[in-house]
Amino acid sequence: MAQEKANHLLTLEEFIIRSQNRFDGATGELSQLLRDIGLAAKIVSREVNKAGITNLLGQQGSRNVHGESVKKLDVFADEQIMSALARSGIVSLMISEESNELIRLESSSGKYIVFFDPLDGSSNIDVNVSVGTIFSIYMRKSHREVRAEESDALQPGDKQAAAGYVLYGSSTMLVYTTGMGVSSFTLDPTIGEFMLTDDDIRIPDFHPQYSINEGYSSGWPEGVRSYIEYIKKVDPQTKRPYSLRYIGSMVSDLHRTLLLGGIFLYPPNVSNPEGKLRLMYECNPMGYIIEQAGGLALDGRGRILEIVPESIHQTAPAYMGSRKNVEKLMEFLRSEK
Ligand code: AHM
Ligand code: MG
Repeated sequence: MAQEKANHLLTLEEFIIRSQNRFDGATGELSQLLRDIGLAAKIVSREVNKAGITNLLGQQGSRNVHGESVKKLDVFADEQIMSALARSGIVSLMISEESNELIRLESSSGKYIVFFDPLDGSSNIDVNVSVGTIFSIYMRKSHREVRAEESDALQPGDKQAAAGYVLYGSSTMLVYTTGMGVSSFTLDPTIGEFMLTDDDIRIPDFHPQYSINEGYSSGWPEGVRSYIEYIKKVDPQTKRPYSLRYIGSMVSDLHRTLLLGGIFLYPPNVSNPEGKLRLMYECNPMGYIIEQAGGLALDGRGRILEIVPESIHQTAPAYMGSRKNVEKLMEFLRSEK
């Protein structure tokens, strides 16, 4: 679909249908699922945008002036995504950051399993900073006639059928991949449609920018510490020092990294010896997108997408971004004593 954006406007729905039509034998189920997630994203976007007003109208747990009970936005987003997935009728298991246990749907014969973080970075909401929704879709391993189990869900990221995120920023964007490049859409609030913005995002090979929570440096692995020291030293030939950008909202930090290049790091630290970010609904989907755009997504040992998961909420260290930036980091990690 070469440079559709140059010629005419395409909605998310049209784009998904066109992409599906390129495959003989496609059943349309994955397309339907992506469209259902897109619809839930629009509803969450509407609520995120009026978060300040909602606060004026009542506190969490209370009733607002309309007599409606006021919910925390992450609970609201969780409910919206869950009902979109349940409505689709093709999902057997859902795993949300908000629930300890996996959630089995009535359509337990559905062929898809979906992991999601309904509102990542939600502590940023109160200060009007961008947050996001992340999703990761797998085809179940077992036959559709048997009950889907946790073992169906525990697949390495390489097996994702699709993954994406929605960024609720100065505009709302939906970015996704089904393994054939990365496409992005911007919500036009006047018509309520996600419009195609880019049908083949490529991450630059290098950019002198990094993104990490420096406050935790005392607990970092030695290799990370010496890499960060290196990128701060002045050397115009290698574009050092790099500039630092850290929002503290993974979707925003990685969206910027995807478009401009650079490196995003969430290493192990004293309080999180295996990193803080969740493998199944933060690292894998974001890593899949970064790789599909031509970048690297590593955990310090190898590709994040090759990690064989042991539990649905496990964490992993994350080093993602432009190929040359991440390769440079790896030189430091390999020489770590
Ligand atoms: P959350 O799922 O509880 O919102 O936590 C995940 C968020 C990411 O969006 C972000 O990259 C990270 O936590 C920031 O963590 P920290 O405050 O430790 O830098
Ligand atoms: Mg999260």
